[in-house]
Amino acid sequence: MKNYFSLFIFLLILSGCTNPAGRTWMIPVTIDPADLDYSPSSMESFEERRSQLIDSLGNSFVILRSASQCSANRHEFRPNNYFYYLTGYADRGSYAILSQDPNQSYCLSAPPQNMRMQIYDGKVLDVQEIMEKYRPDRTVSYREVRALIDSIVKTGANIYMDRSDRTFLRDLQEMAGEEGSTQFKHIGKLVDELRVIKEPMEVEYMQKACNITAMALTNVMKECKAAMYEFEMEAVIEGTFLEYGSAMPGFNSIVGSGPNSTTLHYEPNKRLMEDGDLLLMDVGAEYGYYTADITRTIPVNGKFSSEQRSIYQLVLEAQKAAIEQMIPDHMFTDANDTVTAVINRGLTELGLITDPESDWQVSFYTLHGTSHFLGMDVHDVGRYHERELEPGMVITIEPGIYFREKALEQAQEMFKKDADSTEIAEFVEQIRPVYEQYINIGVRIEDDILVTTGGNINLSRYAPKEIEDIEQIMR
Ligand SMILES: [Mn+2]
Repeated sequence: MKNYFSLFIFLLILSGCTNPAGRTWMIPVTIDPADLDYSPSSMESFEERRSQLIDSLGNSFVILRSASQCSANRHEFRPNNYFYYLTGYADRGSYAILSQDPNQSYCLSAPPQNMRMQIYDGKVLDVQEIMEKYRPDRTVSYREVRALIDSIVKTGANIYMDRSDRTFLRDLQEMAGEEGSTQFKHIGKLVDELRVIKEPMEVEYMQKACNITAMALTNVMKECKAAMYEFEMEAVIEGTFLEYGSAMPGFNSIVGSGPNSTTLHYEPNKRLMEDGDLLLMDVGAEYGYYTADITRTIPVNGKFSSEQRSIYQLVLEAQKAAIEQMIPDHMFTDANDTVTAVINRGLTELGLITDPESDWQVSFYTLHGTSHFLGMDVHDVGRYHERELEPGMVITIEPGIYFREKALEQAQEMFKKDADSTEIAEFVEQIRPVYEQYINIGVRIEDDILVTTGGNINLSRYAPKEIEDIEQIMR
């Protein structure tokens, strides 16, 4: 009996999920306590990554530290991505050393055990606990690890480390001394290509990050109205993140209304929203150190104007066409080409492009590329260009069209390399009367796409993006 009941609930959830055009917006955002803390079952993945890395090491060493910057009370601690990717361990003040030395191919250091720190900051794992939980070949104390690193650096062997951690790099260079022959290479050379292809565990975290973000955006659709501030919407978004176990956003939330919707990386989020504005939100919850990156654009008063609607439909059409291209053997750049073609055609029909053959006229409106890898970093590591898509890649598709107030007067300066001044002047004069109807409309729609063997899965599918759905939720 109980089984049938859970099947019934499951089907109920499924129907809510697969038919988002219906009344219910059921977004699966349950908290799994195992995600929020150490889980022994995930240790195998980290072990597998280390063994792949160690195979390619030769005589070199890898030295990483868990903290990449001193946050001075301004932010919560978050481990260095390379350190975490290879260890699964997230305490402040720890070091990992990897090598082909059979006796200590994986050495982890315990964080400082000083009593005052433990009283202030809480207990950290000791050497014994680290051995049991994270299974290194050897664990050394914080005191010992400096001497160990020093001795490795002094051997003159090549060291792979995170070169973006400038403080640590300087530190190691000092240990090596002026005469030292040690080369400090970037760990990304060995690890980035592993990070590009996501394992099931990583996809699971990214799916949850996307679901939490979809919930946050849906909550804004319910709360948003004129005469509220952008930061109130930001509070709804980040409050929802926290509510579902996302400790922090994966990047600064962009919440821009009216003219701010046309500023790509607008972050102050402090304008009073007006009736008739669009609100563009480019946000992402981080979950298990993986981030979502979703953009939705909504009308502040709950109803798209006809100008807003025509631009929105065009961006949506371009976005859907690009997502269809995100399948194995297609090129990474196919998304951008598709978006450009669709937007070019649409804007020409609206009288906003005078020469469909010109490349610069489309970029006058689109301003940025369509895609990047997504993962532990919002602009995740990996090579993009001349690259075929493979199962396990997660890629954002984020076309946009922006009508900036100053764009017409800036056109000459912006495109002087692409066209001569008469051509630009003619374009500006011809489109001006139409352009003026669209000023302060900025629309971007962004989803996170997992490439699979048979095609792709839209990880951010629960965030509403059809006009009817958005208007219905905002009613
Ligand atoms: Mn993005």
